[in-house]
Order: sequence, then structure tokens, then C-alpha cells
Amino acid sequence: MASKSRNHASSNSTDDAKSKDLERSRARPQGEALRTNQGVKIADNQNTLRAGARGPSLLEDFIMREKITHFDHERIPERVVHARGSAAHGVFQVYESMAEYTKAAFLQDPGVQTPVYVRFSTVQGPRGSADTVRDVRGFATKFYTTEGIYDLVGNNMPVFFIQDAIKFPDFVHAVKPEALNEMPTGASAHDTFWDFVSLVPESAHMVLWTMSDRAIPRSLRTMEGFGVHTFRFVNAKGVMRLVKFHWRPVLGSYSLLWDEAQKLAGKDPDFHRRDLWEAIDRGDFPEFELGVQIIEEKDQDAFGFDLLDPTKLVPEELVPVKIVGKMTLNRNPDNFFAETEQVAFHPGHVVPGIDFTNDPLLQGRLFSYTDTQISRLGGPNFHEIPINRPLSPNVNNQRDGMHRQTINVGQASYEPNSVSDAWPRETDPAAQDGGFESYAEPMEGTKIRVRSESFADHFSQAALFYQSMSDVEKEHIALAYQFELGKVTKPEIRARVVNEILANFDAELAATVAEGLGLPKPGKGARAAGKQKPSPALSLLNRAVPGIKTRKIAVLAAAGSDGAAIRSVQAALKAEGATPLLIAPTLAPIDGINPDATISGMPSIMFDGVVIVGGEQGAKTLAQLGDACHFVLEAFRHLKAIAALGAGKELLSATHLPDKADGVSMGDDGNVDAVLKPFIEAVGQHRVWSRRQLAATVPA
Ligand code: HDE
Repeated sequence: MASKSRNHASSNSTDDAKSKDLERSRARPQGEALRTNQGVKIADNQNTLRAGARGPSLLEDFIMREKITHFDHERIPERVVHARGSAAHGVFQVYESMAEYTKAAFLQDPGVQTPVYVRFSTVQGPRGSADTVRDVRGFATKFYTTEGIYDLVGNNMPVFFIQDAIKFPDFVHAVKPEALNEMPTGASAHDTFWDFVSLVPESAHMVLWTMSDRAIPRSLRTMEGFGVHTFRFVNAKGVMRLVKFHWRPVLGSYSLLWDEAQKLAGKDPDFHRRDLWEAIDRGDFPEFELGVQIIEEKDQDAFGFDLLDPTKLVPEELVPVKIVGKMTLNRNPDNFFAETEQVAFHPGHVVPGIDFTNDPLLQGRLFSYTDTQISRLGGPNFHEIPINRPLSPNVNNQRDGMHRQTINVGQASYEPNSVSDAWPRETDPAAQDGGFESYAEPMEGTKIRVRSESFADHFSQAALFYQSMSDVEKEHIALAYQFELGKVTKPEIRARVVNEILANFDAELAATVAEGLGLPKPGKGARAAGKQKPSPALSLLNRAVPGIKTRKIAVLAAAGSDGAAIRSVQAALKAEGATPLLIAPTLAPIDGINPDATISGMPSIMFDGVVIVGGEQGAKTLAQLGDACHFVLEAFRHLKAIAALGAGKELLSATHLPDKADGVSMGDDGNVDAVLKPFIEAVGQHRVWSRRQLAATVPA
């Protein structure tokens, strides 16, 4: 689809504050002569300076030398994890003041918009890897608040693989491509990952999440986000409460099917990045509501698990998620490298009113993120890079270092001083004038390396998650374990996962996976978790939101298709907020309408539903075309809604699909609305789940 003009935040948005700040650094070449980095105009950008037309190049050519030298140093190290990412600008606004819970300025006034920059990422693959791999997704938000930067650096899953930061390098080495041969890219389906997690039972819960549909999101715009750790809210009176952060996409949460995810990784490795970019570009701004689970200090031990343990979630049925505000992503970045690659998140970037807990994973993260930026961004001054600059001034006595931009004026670079009347000064806590004060948690203890007993139960919440899934989701989970373990070459690792991990949280799942791998039926796990009280909120099928807003619909046609039908289908779908695209065998106009893409250029895996339009000649052409048949068969197999108008049903007949199937509507050309009504309802359900047994018999 041709990209339309860039959407920028509306002018009354305070996102303009960050946009104006960035303006200082934007370079716009329109009307400018080409110049060197030293500002000298360039007369010839085609030829190196030579001794004679066929002679050797001259070292003297400062223009060529400068250009090539800069080019040689264009790359910076990619992130150790979360290297592949896509980001957008936006704004955040609270619905009502949160003063009762926190003094954080950006959570006080519903009239104030705080600029944000959000980067979504995969974890395992390198910067150029595919978007749709099975993986955790990062969901990192930088709030440019009036009190400084606040970063909420979360994931799309509410728990983590390990309980203690000291295990992170081991975990990452195990999941990353193997050291011997740098394989596989963007996948956890290999020996070292499963070896590690089979030996580390605390990973059981999170591994289960990554085997679920959560690990193959339909879009970055429809993923939930979670802060994972328990944090603290502190109000102006100093009252502390514990808090878990959630992001809820307004459009609901949906996933791909595994077959789609794998095919998309080849046919459009940028599938998620493109979807985010195009949605913002056409004005369908992604919206996420911020939710908090707030726990009174006195209740912190009431859950039967430890709130400091990052492998545990707090079921919403126990502590409801209070929706407190909304984030709208309304502007694409100007420059991928300058913004998305250089943005530096850090869970330690907090503002007064938000504080840390002793979660040992969080505590380790507080060290890691600055440390990694120093080598990734080349020194300690990365806070001066435009995308990382706070809107509040960063005045202090830190000085110099690689790539320093600020020209600090004056004699004093120390404190206390008398040479500049003691400025800059600390704030006065008594005056409550905005200085950060750590929550004064009473503390006493023995210096010791132990894991708290309260972190010992690794299987109950895995059982809780599994038992909360719908049948469809359970099937997907079993298939995911079978697929991943099927790629593991060492039989003892496969057996260990089944017998020592799965058997401890679900006997049925363990048996199904064992069967798929040709392993003996496992016995009851030595630490088997029992029946849990399900948490319906964990099932993605309960996270769908009615409607088809922003859904991509293929309108399939060919030369000779009915132009009037194309127009009315497109209008009807647009009226529902969907994005219909005309897909045809070639890009030649059909009855004066230009197709958006060809059948081979945009296969059915890129759409949420298919409408085949009528017109005898067009339908005949499609019915005789293998690619068009494949398009429909694949959509059918992937449980997508299909509608055929008039002669369009010839294409369905050519595919030999059954005459009647759930989620397939047919009817007269003259009655577009009647055919589209059930179609729109079915797209709104995301998938026609009731069709899945039939669909499994269809080759595609
Ligand atoms: Fe990260 N993580 N992480 N992580 N993480 C990084 O920081 C680290 C963890 C998360 O879009 C790195 O700038 C340690 C949990 C996101 O730029 C690095 C531990 C969660 C992103 C790092 C964790 C996350 C990162 C790599 C265990 C979810 C991408 C480059 C103690 C709550 C941010 C960088 C972006 C990135 C370290 C565990 C989320 C190496 C040591 C838990 C979303 O510093």
C-alpha cells in the first residue's frame, strides 16, 4: 500500500513539547547544497580525485576520505537482548488524579498530556531478524514527565524466566543462537534453551507463557504490556503501596496462528513493524490503557506467594486492575537510528512517587541498563542524545566524557562550593520541593546468598495459567511444546522437560507432549501442582473486543469483476473502521479502481478476512488461478472469515471447500450488506474457532 503523508501529533498536544525539543536536532536538507562535515560545499559527489582519468586515487581527497570514514563507523553494537524493535511517539494522560496513591506529577492532572516514546521488541533475534517469531515481546515506555524521565520497561507477559539477576547471562546465553554456529535465529527451539529451562524449574511458568499464543501476537498494537516486577507507589504523605503495572490495548488482544507466524517470517519479516507504521500513518492511532493493581502494605503477604518473586503474577480476580489512563501512539519516528536505535530505557529511571522493591531480578536490572548503554552508545553521555533528553533540565556536576555535547559554563564542577554561590543545590526535603527520596523501608538482615523459601513454588502458577486457558489455547500450547522439543536433538533434554517440568504442572499436557515426541507416558510429577482456581482474565479469547476497527480485509477481484460491488464492499468495511485492500492477479485497474497489491505480493496470511467480489468474468479468472485458490484455502485453514458475492462463489467451488462451513457467507451481488453482516461479525471474533477440525483437513 502506498504510504500516505506523515501524521504528526495535533498541534494542541503537549507531545509537541518533546517534538519541539527534537526539532533542535532535526536536519532538513531541502534547498541545501551538499557539504562536508566541516561545512564546505561539495562540487562533485560522483568521482574520487585521481591522478589522470585512469590513474590512482589521491590520498589528498578529503571529501572521499571523510565520506568513507564516516560510513565505516555507521554501526553501533546492537542491544544484547531486545535487538529487534520498532517504536512510536505518543502521549499519555490520566483519567483522574492518582494523588491518593502516588505523588508522581504525570499521574496527577487529567488535563496534562505527557509525551512518550514506546519501543516494542523481540528478545532473542538480532536487529534484522523476523518480527513474528515465537518469543517474548518487550514493551518499553519512556515518559518525558515534567519531573524527569520515567521508564516503564516491561514485556508482553507478566512474569519472567528467572528469579535472580545473577542467572540472566546464563539464561540469555542458553536462549540466544548457539555459540558454535550462531543458529537458530529468532527461535528458542534448540538444545541449549531447553537444556537450561529443563534444569531450572523456576522458568516453568514463563516458558509456558512463551509456548502460548501470547508469544505470537497478531500485532504490536494489540499486545498487553506488564511491568512484571512489583513496584511501589508513594503519595505526598509518604504512604506506600505496592503496585503492578499493566498496559491494555483498547482494540483487544489477538494472536497469529503458528503456521501464519512462520510463513510471515519469510514473506514479510517486517510484518509487525509495518503494521505499526501504517496504522499510525493512516491515523489509526494505537491506544493502550494503563492499569494498576494496587496492594496495601498490610496485605503484601496475603497471596500465598511472594510479591518479590518475578515468576508470579497477581490474578486479576484477586486484585482487580484499576484503569487509570490512556496512551495514544500518534507519530512515527523521523529517523530509525536516531530515535529507535539510540533510545536508552532503564527500569531505574523513576520519578518521585514511584519506587523499587527488593525483587532480586529488578535489583540486578537497576545495574545493567546504564552499564549496557555505555558500550552500546559509546560512553556516559547518552542522556544527551536527543531522544533520551529529559524535558526537565539535567543540571549537575557531572562533566566531560566521550561525546559530551553540553558546554558547562562557570568555575564550579563540585559541591559544596562557594565560587558559584553553591549552585546547583540539593532540594530541601522539608520544603517538599520535588527531590527524589527513596522509600524508607525498615531493613535488617544477615549478608547471605540464599533464595527465599517463599520463592520455592515453581509449578502452582504454571498450573493456574494452563487451567485458565480455553481448549483452543491448550491445543496450541501442546503443539508448541511438541514443535519446539521436536527440534531438540538430545533425547534426555526432551524427556527432562516432559517428566520434570510439564508433569509437575499438568499431567494431561505432559502426556500429550510425550505422545507427540514418541516418549513413554510420564508418571505423576514429584512436585505436582494440584487444581487451581482459574483466572479467566489470562485467556486471550476473553481479551477480544467487539468490532473490526483497523482489521485488514482482502477484497479479491480480477479483470471483469464487478466494480460497483468492489466500491460498495470497500465503503461498507471502511464504515466499520476496517482497512479493505483490493487484491488482484495484476496491478491493472479493475473498472477504474487500482488494486493495492497483487495476490502473490500480499498473501492471505497478511489479512484478517477475505471478500471475493462478483462479476462472471472476474470470478472465472480467479477460479482458474492456482494462487487465488491457494489464497482462499489458506484463509480457510487459518480460520478466517470469508465472504463471496454473486459469481465470486465460483472461486470457493474451485477450491473444493465444503458448501457450508462456519464463517463462510455467500449471497447475491445486489445485497452486499446481507453477505457482509455475518462476515463482519466473524472477523470481529478474530477467528472462526468452530471451524478448526474441518480446517485441519484442508491442504494449504
Ligand atoms: Fe532487560 N535488558 N534485563 N528485561 N529488557 C535490556 O538493555 C536485563 C528483564 C527489557 O526497547 C538491555 O538497553 C537484565 C525483564 C526490555 O530498548 C540489558 C535482566 C524485563 C528491553 C537488559 C533483564 C526486561 C530490555 C539490553 C535480569 C521485563 C528493551 C539493551 C536481571 C520486565 C528495551 C538495553 C528497549 C533490554 C538487561 C530482565 C525488559 C542488557 C540484566 C524482567 C523491554 O541491559
